[in-house]
Amino acid sequence: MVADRSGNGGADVAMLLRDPLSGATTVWVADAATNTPLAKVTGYDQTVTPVRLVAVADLNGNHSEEYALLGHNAATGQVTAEVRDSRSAKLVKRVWFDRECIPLDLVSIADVNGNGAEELVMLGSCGQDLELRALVKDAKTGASLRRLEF
Ligand SMILES: [Ca+2]
Ligand SMILES: [Ca+2]
Repeated sequence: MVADRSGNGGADVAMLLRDPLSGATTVWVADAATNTPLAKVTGYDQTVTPVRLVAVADLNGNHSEEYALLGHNAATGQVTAEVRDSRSAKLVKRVWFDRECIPLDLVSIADVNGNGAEELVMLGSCGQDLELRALVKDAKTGASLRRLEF
């Protein structure tokens, strides 16, 4: 569920689609009540397998929320959250997480470090022991804020 773009008071729905041939990932946004397509956001890194999409409160000041896509490149081990503006599709921030993790989930949480930007929490299965790890990073700066091991 993402912010109400159509302004009819109901939440809108964002769907993640990946073209198996090109690897291109597209986020489609539709009105949850009427199923009307509202927008699509493209441009996400085609070399990663998309794992999860989360909405993040506006970071670049255009009053439209951002969509953070958790992606994994199994060949290089690269784990990223690619944050794009839901209106312009412009890249707002790319946040890098530990390469030794297999990403499982991504959520956004309220601002922890007081810079007004929400944080991203990546849950991964990490290291040789595949221990569960939660990594908290600022969605705007990418700064590491917390690291929890389970
Ligand atoms: Ca924005
Ligand atoms: Ca923050």
